Amino acid sequence: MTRIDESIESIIAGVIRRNRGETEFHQAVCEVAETLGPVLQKHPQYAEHKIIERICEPERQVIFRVPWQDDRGEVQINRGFRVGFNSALGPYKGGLRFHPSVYLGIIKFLGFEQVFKNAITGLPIGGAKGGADFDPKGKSDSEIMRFCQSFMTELYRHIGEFTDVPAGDIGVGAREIGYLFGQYKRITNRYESGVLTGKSPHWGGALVRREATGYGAVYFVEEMLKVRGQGLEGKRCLVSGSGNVAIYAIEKLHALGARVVACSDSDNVVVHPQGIRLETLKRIKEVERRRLADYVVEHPDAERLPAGTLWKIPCDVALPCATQNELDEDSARTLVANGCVAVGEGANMPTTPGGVRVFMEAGVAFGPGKAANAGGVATSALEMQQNASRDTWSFEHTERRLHEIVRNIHRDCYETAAEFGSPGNYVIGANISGFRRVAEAMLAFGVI
Ligand code: NDP
Ligand code: 2IT
Repeated sequence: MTRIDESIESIIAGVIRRNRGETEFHQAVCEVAETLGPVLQKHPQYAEHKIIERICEPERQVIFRVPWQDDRGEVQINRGFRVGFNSALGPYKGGLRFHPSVYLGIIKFLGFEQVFKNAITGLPIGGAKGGADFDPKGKSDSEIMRFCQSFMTELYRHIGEFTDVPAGDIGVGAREIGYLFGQYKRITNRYESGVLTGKSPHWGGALVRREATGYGAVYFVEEMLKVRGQGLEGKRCLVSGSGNVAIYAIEKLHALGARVVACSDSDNVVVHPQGIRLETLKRIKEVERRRLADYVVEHPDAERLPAGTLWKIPCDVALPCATQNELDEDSARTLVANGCVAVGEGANMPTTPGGVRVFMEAGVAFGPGKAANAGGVATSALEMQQNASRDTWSFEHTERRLHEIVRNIHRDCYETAAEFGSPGNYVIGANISGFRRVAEAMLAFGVI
């Protein structure tokens, strides 16, 4: 073990000690820190100024009570979070997640990932994440509204167009952003469009933001395949999840001539060998807010399988677009054995470290979330740009910008991996490229 390896090991041990029980955060830090040896070797000033240690400590963490009343008048209490992780490159930026599994460790892992992801977009945004342990499932529209209003009644004092700009994530889409924005506007007496992104295009939201994460993940996979002289035409694909990211990944895959044969939610897998019907999926999930199981009622030629079976279905390309650690080592082995050639992470950290190892060893083109799903936050930054200039761009123009940004991210990760002796390794490319950009800004600012 070299002296640099030892010092990275000791940084990781320190993070584990200082953040007890936050296993997802430990995992995210290990995954990045373990790839930074070569960059410390090349730039000893980063170690001298303790850049990694500083990056691993969030700049600020807010935890707050979110009291609200359900439709029966009963008082409910949830816990709200906002972690401003790093603002070296711009205002804090990152989504809000409403899911019962949310606790500080999840928000910190997501905020940490966001720092590097946002850096590699090349746009001026720092990293953050927030959310609540609130379960939107089965809640009425008025309950969602009251929850969002209560959540914003505390959050408003911590955010702002130049401070911290939240957006959506699991359980938070345009409806929730609407309620959150309405309450922010009311409390602050300001029409501050740029304080939230993912807004409806009717009142300041960017066209393409809804589609951007899924489209971007597919563009990233397309770039990885191009390097190998292949394309998406005719490829059989699996997409996990059936939410915002999954739906628009499926839409773009179909537009590029691939066929998505299965998708999922936390209860079921739906297999449709002719290809998932997007009109049905969108209506069930986006309009009627029903469960995926209802899809097979409308398409008797589709089959419903139990949760956890998705990655056993043979495919050429896999896009995990649901949640963290949903694709483990065994699933990765099965995918490889079935001939899968490319994996693009639409979700954040969906592949376990063992799963990533299997893909790397098998030579699968593997696009880590930081790079592959960065199209979403990049388009949020384009929304901020439009808000700041009080302008609106067309769908075509915005999508062209998104496509160009994703191509640049791919090239940057590819070239950085090669520069550091690991050609084709997008994990190393994304981590080092994101880290270097943040590190340079932090060095310039002194010890802050
Ligand atoms: P949505 O809430 O729209 O959809 C989430 C989907 O994932 C649902 O199908 C949901 O199923 C499934 N899912 C969520 N949690 C679990 C779980 N614990 N086990 C199994 N399935 C689960 O969220 P998004 O599509 O916005 O987000 C999906 C992923 O993409 C997340 O990892 C998010 O962090 C990441 N991401 C999102 C971006 C965005 O712009 N929205 C940008 C970049 C990354 P069910 O309904 O049964 O819970
Ligand atoms: O994980 C992510 O990048 C997001 N949920 C989107 C963040 C954003 O600010 O658009």
